[in-house]
Formats: sequence, C-alpha cells, structure tokens
Amino acid sequence: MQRDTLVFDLIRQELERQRRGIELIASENFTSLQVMQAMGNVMTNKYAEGYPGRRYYGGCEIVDQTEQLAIDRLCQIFNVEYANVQPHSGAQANAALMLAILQPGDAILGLDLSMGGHLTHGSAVNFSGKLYKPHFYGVGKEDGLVDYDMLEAKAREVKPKLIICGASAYSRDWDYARIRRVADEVGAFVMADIAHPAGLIAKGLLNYPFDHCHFVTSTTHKTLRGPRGGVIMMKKDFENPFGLKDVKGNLRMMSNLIDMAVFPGTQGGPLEHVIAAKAIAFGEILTPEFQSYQEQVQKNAQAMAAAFTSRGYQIISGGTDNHLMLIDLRNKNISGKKAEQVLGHADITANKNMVPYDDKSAFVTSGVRFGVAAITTRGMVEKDMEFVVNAIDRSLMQADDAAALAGIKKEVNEFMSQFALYPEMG
Ligand code: DSN
Repeated sequence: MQRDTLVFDLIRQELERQRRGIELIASENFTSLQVMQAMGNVMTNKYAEGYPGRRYYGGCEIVDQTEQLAIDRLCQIFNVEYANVQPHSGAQANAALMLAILQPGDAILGLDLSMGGHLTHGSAVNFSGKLYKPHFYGVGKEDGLVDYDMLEAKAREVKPKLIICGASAYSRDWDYARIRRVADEVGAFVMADIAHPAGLIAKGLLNYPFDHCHFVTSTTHKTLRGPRGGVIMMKKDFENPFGLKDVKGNLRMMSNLIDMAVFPGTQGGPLEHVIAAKAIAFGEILTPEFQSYQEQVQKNAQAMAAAFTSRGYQIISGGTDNHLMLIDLRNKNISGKKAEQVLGHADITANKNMVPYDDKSAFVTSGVRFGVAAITTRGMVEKDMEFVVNAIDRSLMQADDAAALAGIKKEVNEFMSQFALYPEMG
C-alpha cells in the first residue's frame, strides 16, 4: 500500500500548529508520547464485545489483560470499587449511565448549558434533552456560584430521577454532600460528571465526589491527560435502591446494569487500542510526577486569573479553584466570537463561551474560556502566565490591527519554542 502522504502531511502540520501556539482550550491537553503511541497499535484490529473474561469473540486473552489493568488502575486512582473503561467518549459515558438508570420521559436536573453546564446534561439538542424531561438549575447573577437554593427548590418541585452535577465552564468546586442530601429527600440518584476537573480530584486538590454521588463519569483526555475517551465509576457497587430491572425483569446490581448499558446498550466493540492507552495514562496518574503536574495546573490557573483581574477582566465567580476560568468580555467591548478569532491570528487557541445570563447567542457569546492544563504540560509555571495574559490582552485591545496581531504571533511562536512538544518526533 502506498503511503498516504496527503494525510500524513496534514498530521505533520497539526503537530507544528500544536507546537507553535499557546493552547488554552480548557478541555485539551497533550498526552505523553507512550499514551499516543499506544493508540496506534494492533489492538485496533481486535473485536472484543463483552468484558474481560466474558467476551463474545475468541482471541481476547491479551486485550482482557490490558482492559483489566485499565480498570484496576482507575479504581486505584479514585479509590473506587467499580469502573467501566469502554465508553468511547464522555458523552457516551453519560448516555450509557442514563440508559442504565432512567426510563424515557423521566425528569432529570442539571446545570444549565448557558450557565456552564454540558450538552449531555439535558440540552434540548442532545439525546439527554430529547429522551428525558430536562430541568435546570443555574448560578447566581451576582456571584456566579452554583445556586444551591435554586437546585434544592427545583429538585423538590420536579422530583427528578437524576440530579447531575459537573460542568464544562465552571471554575469553582462543588458541594456534593449538599446535593446528595436533597437527592435523598426527593428520591433521586446523583451523578457527577467530572470530565473537566478529574485530574485535580484524582490528586486530592478538589472535593471527592465519590462518597456522595452514586455515579461518576469522566472523559480521559482533559486534566487526566490520557487518550480521547470516557469512563464510568462507582465508589461501591450496590443493589439498586429503586428496584431497577433489566429487560428480562431481573433485579440487578448497579455495576451489571451499567455494563449492559455501555455494551450492548449503546456501544458495540470496545476500542481496545484506546483502552491500552487509557491503562498507560492511568499508570502515569499514579506517579508522584502527576501530583506535581496537577499542583502546578492549579497554581498556574490562579496566577492567570490574578493577571487577568489586574488588567480589569471580569472572571465569572471572581477566580478559580480548578484549571479553568470563564471571562465576561462585555466591559472590554469585544464578543467571545471575535475574541476567539483575534486570538487565533496570534496563534493563541481558546473558545468562545456563553457567560451566565448572556445577552448574546451561543454563536456569538459574551465570554471566552481559558484553561491551563495543556500549557502546564508544556512546562509553563506561574511566571509564564504573565506573558500569556499580556499577549491575550494586547491581542484583544488591538483586535482590528492585523500588523499588531502578526507581531504578537511572532512573539508567541518564539516564546513557545522554549517548551518542547514531542521532540522525539523530530
Ligand atoms: N467539548 C468539551 C469542552 O470543551 O468542555 C466538553 O465536552
């Protein structure tokens, strides 16, 4: 077979783009070389529908071992009893979990997407808003913090079957215990979607959700720095208290219902090559280096937030506990859409984001979201946040000056050349 130079050239170009730019998309990171290498391996050739030791295909004795290793390491990281590492993504993990515990039409309660929530937490354009009856809580208009009074009032009013906590653009920690209290009162399950802060939770830098939330889902590629994918976890497997049954009417342990909801419920063959990469990433998370990395992520986010605040930028909730921040740009007279475009011209990558109570559409937005997980992997420390924020500020303040943006881009490229990315790739 002739080498497809067209596609490999594009992959090379993407590597160069990642190398020269400042990556601030809060959901992105750079995997280790070994995690990336593991994703391109012969396990992609293997069908392994089922679970370790109980597959529907022969020849699974090796992939059984990598999948079991991934499960065991993930359980060790979060000190939990049950994990499913097969979801192809965070959205798939959430879909499977909901399929396991809900019936179509059941009420669910999540953080509003426009307040920092996620599409799979009940958005009208997502399966979660189409199959189930979504209700939402929000954040306070003044303080930008999750309004737990609103959450409790809504829960008492709509009696959801599931309360979802977790967000994609919320920079503060969660009060899981309080959410569990109201869930118990109204007879709801609690699910925490920790896709964004999972790495910080893994290293004890944020509240531990597993004691209070029945289920925890996550992606593996954000702060966990693994391959693109999803997982579902439970602290303790339990006989389901609401008497949920499988299609044959049998009462099942929760782990069984979840496994069945992933496969055959929502997925076919697991991506065993990606699961091998997950196992490697989970091994990395168990090392002391990963503790230092997460601590640096938190310090960098706080340094970045302070640098923005000192330049008059308004951070929703006034700061950050985790790896990201959401900035309301209205006092800077630039939309999120324009900011994203302008920063792109300076090789700074970020995404526009609605802010709570936004008066602009999701396509325009008043905000921009920044995260530091990726630049921390590149090796940046607190003092580097000053350069990054300065470059962002100068870009936004000279948004229509192409020559100025070209000059900043040059500075950015020079600055990034000191932080090696995959030097082994030449
Ligand atoms: N797309 C992810 C993010 O950027 O937060 C969430 O799925």
